Amino acid sequence: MEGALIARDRVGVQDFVLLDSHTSEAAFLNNLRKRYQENLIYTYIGTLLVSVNPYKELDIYTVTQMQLYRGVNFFELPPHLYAIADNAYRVMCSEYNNHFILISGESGAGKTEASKKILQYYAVTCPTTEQLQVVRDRLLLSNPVLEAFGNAKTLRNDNSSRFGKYMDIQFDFKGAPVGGHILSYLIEKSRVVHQNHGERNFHIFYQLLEGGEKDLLCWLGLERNPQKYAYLIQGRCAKVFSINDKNDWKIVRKAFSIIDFTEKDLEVWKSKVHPVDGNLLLPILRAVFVSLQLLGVHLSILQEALTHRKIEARSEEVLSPLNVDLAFYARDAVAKAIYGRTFTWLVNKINGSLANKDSTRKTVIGLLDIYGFEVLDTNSFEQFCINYCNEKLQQLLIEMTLKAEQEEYEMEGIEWEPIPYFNNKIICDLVEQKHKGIISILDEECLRPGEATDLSFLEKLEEKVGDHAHFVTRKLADQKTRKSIDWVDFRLLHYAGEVTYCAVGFLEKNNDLLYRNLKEVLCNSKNGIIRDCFLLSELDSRRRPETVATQFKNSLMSLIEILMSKEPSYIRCIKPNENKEPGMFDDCLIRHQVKYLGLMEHLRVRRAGFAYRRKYEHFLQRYKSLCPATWPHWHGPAAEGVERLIKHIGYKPEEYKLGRTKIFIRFPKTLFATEDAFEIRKHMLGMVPLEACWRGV
Ligand code: AOV
Ligand code: MG
Repeated sequence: MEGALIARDRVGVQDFVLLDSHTSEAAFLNNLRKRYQENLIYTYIGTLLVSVNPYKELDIYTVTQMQLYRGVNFFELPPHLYAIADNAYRVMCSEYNNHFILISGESGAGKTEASKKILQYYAVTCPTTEQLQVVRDRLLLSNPVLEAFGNAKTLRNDNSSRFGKYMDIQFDFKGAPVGGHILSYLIEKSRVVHQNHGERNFHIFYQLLEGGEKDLLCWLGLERNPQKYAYLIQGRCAKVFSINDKNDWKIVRKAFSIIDFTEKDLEVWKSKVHPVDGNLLLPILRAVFVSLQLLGVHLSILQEALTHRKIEARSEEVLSPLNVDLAFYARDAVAKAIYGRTFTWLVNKINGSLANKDSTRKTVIGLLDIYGFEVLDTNSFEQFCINYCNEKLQQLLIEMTLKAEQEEYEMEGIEWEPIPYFNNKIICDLVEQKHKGIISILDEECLRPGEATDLSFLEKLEEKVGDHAHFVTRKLADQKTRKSIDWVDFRLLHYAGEVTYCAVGFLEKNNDLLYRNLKEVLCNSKNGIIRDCFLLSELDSRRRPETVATQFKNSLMSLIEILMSKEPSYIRCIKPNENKEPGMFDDCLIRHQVKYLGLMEHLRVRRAGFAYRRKYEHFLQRYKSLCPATWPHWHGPAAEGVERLIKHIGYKPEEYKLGRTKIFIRFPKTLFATEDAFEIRKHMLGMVPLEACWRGV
């Protein structure tokens, strides 16, 4: 017994609801730190998993570990991603319903790693047939492909997801993975033409240059040295210590063949890299030639499109020459458009290869891995969208956890005391409300071409949302906050902290327009993929396309709907330090995340009234040896057995409540006492040596 207590002290408790004394932030952090120092990166709050990025390889993701968690009750083993994955899977199989696992946390906290490990878990532990091996491989290999094209080195994370990803894994009635579907969200295509200092373009470019076969590079007219390409070296870090581009290229190539890509499809590389020496205003330079071949368009047409703009004046089309800046703008716009659309094409292609054509009913487990909350030195439209997305997910989590808790008490007939918490709906509304929200205001400004500017957008914001508690601009800064704020900036007080956005470029990025004559060129390309991406029908359409922010808002709304219809599981990832360093537990940084992730509230809600609850059957199964009436067998209803059991061990009426299907235990100490008694009893019975699997190690 002593051993168990000492172990508990050294490694903390594996479920925060079992923290002895009180639910203070200090106790919470203390427990997290203790465990982190012992390489125990996972801790539960009830059924929610908190994960702290170890920044080093741990020996906890082996096949043996996977097998250990397979089919085992949630709380019987130390906390792990696999327990979350297995629980969702088992419930799906037994109740035949759909699930999702939401993985959230800021940039670099470990979301993508978690989602990959869960996918691997299913790939290894689910039943499969030889026929289904292909599906399994495709599911797994979709990751390196999408990461190559959609991830990049940022200051926060060497492998930062620059797009949002929701992946459904489909299972048949036997629980075998039989297909999948991926939804992607807003890829950060501005990165194609611009990278901040210390950041890179998307991985694929460096992989291609470093690992690409000689013939392929020759065919593409590329040189191996990234320094030759302005688009690749703005961040001045083409080579990254933690990344092996050459090796990653090999993986991507292999993945391509398994995901059903043909050599013809590999034309996807074409046309993406713009060489430095290509001065677009001078014709017949190598760069233009190469682009021409790859894009499959005629020289004079492309040249004209990149240097002129077609303007319609009195039913006549007039060509007006572009100045240097505008020509560069046009070039960048083409590069971004091609990248953004080929990325979507790529996702569709992968979906084609993951599609299960059989029409029998399937259940799904959805994995959501989206870009995390981001605060940079300069935050632009992209950060605005990313952080808005994180607000939405936080909102979903708040609604679903509190709702679920309330429903559980209600269903079990237990009285419920609401707990105060910060509801970030107010910030979601500030961003997305029809007519009144920031996106609507931005869209309105985008409808006034020639008149509206980023500054007029700022003024409109001041006028319409200036008095909102979560909004600040320079004009309002003195009243609301002392921190200085630049005249082109506005600041939002997000659930995760303050972020100052620079309004410059908001209108242009939201409009995301491609000059019509450039679009014409692409729609008429001889390259099949480019043609697939730029449909001719687009040219005829007079309808104004939806703005980027509105499209994003709508896609998030439908994502939330998809998620709301499924059973949730949550993993909240925490970033332990800003230096990507193993073993370093930065108290201040972690306290901030614990706060904004709402973990304390979650814990309080979980403990409000009852720290612990368990199905009668499970409770009885574990502790039946403590009561002569239930040991070794109890043949009556489980609820009755539990009643006999707790009477025998002396639970006081205020310590517990009996619900319809579960026992609810109010204080952790009651449970500890029961657990300790169980340890002694086990020892006496010579069942197994003392072990602390249930709450320690
Ligand atoms: P993110 O997905 O949350 O950030 P990642 O999952 O890419 O973060 O994790 C960042 C880095 O942390 C990884 O590249 C690994 O080096 C390390 N890491 C994370 N989890 C683990 C783990 N369980 N074990 C070992 N190392 C780990 V972003 O995509 O930037 O929001 O947009
Ligand atoms: Mg990620």
